[in-house]
Amino acid sequence: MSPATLPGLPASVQRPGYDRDATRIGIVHFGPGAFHRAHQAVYVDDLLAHDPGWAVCAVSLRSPDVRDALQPQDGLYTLALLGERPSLRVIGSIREVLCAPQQRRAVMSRLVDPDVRLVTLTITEKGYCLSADGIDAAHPDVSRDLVQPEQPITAIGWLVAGLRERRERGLAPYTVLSCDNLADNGGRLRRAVLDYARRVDRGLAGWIEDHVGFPRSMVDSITPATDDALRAQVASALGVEDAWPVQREAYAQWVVEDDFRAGRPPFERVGVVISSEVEGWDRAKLRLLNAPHSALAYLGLLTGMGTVAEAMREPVLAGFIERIMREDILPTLALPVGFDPDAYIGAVLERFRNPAIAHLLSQIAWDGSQKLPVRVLGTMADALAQGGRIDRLALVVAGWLHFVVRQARAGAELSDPMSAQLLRIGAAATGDAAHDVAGFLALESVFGALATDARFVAAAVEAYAALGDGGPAAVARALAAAVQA
Ligand code: CS2
Repeated sequence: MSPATLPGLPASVQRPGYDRDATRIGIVHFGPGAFHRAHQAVYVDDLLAHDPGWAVCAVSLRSPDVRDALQPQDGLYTLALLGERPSLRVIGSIREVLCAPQQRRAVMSRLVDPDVRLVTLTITEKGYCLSADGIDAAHPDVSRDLVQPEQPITAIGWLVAGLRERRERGLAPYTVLSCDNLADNGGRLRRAVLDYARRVDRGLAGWIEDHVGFPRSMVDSITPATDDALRAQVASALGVEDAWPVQREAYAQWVVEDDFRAGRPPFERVGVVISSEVEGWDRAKLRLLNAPHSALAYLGLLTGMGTVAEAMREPVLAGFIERIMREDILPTLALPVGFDPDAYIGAVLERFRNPAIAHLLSQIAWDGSQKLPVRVLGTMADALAQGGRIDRLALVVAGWLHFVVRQARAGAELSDPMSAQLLRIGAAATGDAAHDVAGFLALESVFGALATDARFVAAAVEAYAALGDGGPAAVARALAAAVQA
């Protein structure tokens, strides 16, 4: 894949519909993983046909892999849209790819480039190093950045270093847009940036507070990780090798709050919804899509399923998630205007059933310690406050705990920033529900105040016991009972 091979691609393959050489970099993006390349970069690819000033400089914070794959292709890569009629499209919006630890100066030059007016992030929940209401200053990477703020390694360290340099040079700041699955992503990032900046330079923190916009956003598109099957399919369809194609479902949604003080790309022209109710959208999506996704992941893996579509073919799993969506989660939500809950839930179930997508449950199971609080535990806290039921949601939490215990017993890996602690607690499990659950509830950053709520503790212990030994038969039995209850 390269600019030179573009003209020879089959006619059915969509290509950049603008002159790439006439584009200018206007966005720096941290975290160019598959999600960014399948979602935001695609919207920007559409945008460049309207305004050439918003091409992307993609920056990896750790690994050089994306740069090494895409740089020889001049940033071009293939997006496979999976659906009834699958299609391929070459995306051209990424004009530069950098690896921050190896190219510090180049990253900083972009951050202070006056043409760059927007910095976006998809660094996953754990990349923010958040505490309950600011930054986790005890995180080893953050404490390192606080000692050497001009040589940052964290995303927040880079954001603040760039803003500091802009302020010193008398330049206007950039807008900072989080595109991760966090409740109130813009608000949380803003608090974390201010918290960090205050520790570095109080004057700078005040300047950020007064001048920098941190719009909230809700991002949505199911994006299974790239696998060899995709690489082979793309190579045979295009007749050229692509070092790193990405894939996603045809559906995508992006809702963004209008807080772009440095100028907003004309996003509304390419299907991005500009809304003052992002928090409502965001919460609805995290709770009605991501929570059932995590439920399928843990309970599905325990019952021997491999992919989301496979799990959805099990009536007990599909019935369980529909039940929790309609009866346990929906009542906790303040829905944004125009949000039709029936249509939304129906569409999510349909998307999960999509047979064209092999979305591995093991991929969704990653980072449970970061995902469960935003996806499930907040709903449970709200349900408790409203006097609602939490017994079925407790099965999702218990599913995660059994999954961790299973990995620990098998000596298997756990992809989670808290894996060492989790596996230690999992290995100490005895099978006694009260004992095992108590071990996990001691994880303050995950369970917070819920750990001391007697109703939550009782529901978690009961659910953990209901899942028995965590084996397929016991889990299926517990789910069947929950669907009937
Ligand atoms: C998934 C999400 O991996 C996961 O945890 O729940 O990546 C999900 O596919 C996206 O948020 C959908 O927009």
